[in-house]
Amino acid sequence: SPQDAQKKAAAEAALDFLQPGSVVGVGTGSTVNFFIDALAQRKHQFEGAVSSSQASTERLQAHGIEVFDLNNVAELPVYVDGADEINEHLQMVKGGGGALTREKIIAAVADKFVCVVDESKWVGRLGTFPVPVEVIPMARSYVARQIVKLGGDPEWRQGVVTDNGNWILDVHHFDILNAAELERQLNQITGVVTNGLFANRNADVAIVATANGTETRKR
Ligand code: DER
Repeated sequence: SPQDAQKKAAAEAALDFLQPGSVVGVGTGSTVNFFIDALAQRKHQFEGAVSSSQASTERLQAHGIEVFDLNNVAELPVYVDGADEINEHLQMVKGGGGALTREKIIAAVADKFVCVVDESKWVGRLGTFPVPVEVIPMARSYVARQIVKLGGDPEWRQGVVTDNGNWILDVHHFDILNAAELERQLNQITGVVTNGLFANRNADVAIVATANGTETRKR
């Protein structure tokens, strides 16, 4: 599909950010899957990877790419990941694929976060896509009540257990005026593990695929 072609183009453009001899941080989702497949052809340009999900780990290993434990990686120059939404400040909503916690951890460690998206993800305002919130299972109802007080409409992503054994609430209809502030408020709710607002640590570069090719946008 045209969207897949855009995802593939954005993913392949991210190869330019690889640093020979370094470990590359790898996110999760269909756009990143194109990046993983492209990495397989450039094994000489990096040492190995750290991964944000079991799904990405398995795809990397299927290509014979070594996957390291993040605790054993001192330096992470680049992290490549997709997003569900990204704005002009390169703030994102992520977590559609359920991997938000490990994605956010690797993003925290990485020097440069390169976000690869098709143009449908580029938005003027965050929050049309429901904001995923990973919660400790026993706290689900309490967290949902607190989210309602913040103006959100939480929906339990039933049947989904994250790689960390937690549950996810997808929060609809947040009126996001200040994404960085709302991210901090969500983090304060006891029982919240991670929320899908990547606003305080945003991307450093966005590679946006359009019908006319890919654009590299910085904040
Ligand atoms: O779950 C995530 O954060 C993924 O990066 C997701 O937001 C992007 O998935 P896609 O590349 O399949 O659209």
